[in-house]
Amino acid sequence: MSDTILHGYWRSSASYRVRIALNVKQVDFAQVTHDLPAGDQRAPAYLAIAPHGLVPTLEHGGATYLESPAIIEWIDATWPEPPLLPAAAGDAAMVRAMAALIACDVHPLNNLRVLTRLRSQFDASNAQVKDWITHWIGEGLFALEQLIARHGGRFAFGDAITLADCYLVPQIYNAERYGVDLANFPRAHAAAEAARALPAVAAAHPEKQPDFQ
Ligand SMILES: N[C@@H](CCC(=O)N[C@@H](CS)C(=O)NCC(=O)O)C(=O)O
Repeated sequence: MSDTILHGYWRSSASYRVRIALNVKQVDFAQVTHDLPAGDQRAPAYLAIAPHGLVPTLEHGGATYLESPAIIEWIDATWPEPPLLPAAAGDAAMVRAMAALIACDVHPLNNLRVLTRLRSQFDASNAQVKDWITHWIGEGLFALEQLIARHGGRFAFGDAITLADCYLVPQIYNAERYGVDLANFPRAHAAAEAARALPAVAAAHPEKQPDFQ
């Protein structure tokens, strides 16, 4: 087995981010998959390496890395080419801001455990949960659209793929999954399409993963 092991799930957007980063860097990795709807992420064997009970986790050379933002920055530092952050500090801050807008302001609100809690504590219906999900995706994409208008090029930031695209592509996948009208976010959609056209990014697609059902 490869020295680099990604614990993930085909539909997990945080895992999808890491798969994109690994593929862009052409890192050979193996996958251990955990069925999230079945609750495998809370199995004692997995909690022993990932106490937060979430995917992704990356194992490499005897070390374990948690949290996709930390994992992706570690990947970028370990395999520098091609860089996922621009050289200028101000540009890198904007790329990180785009990523954080998705990772901190949208994704946690729509995570499986949050949606499960909406149903169990507040008796939310499927329609209400879908409304919740699409609301937060819409808020995030609205803000991102303005940032891409200012800083985007072929991709979310400029003309080279960056860390921002690692986050944008899975978020657009989720938007499509829940029927968000991407005509309202043409720049974000176009940037994601440009990234998805790259073979390395295409190979990270959920439906290309070994546990895709
Ligand atoms: N901040 C974490 C979030 C990880 C996360 O929320 N993972 C989701 C899948 S995308 C998960 O494992 N959900 C399982 C659950 O909610 O029980 C990261 O970026 O790695």
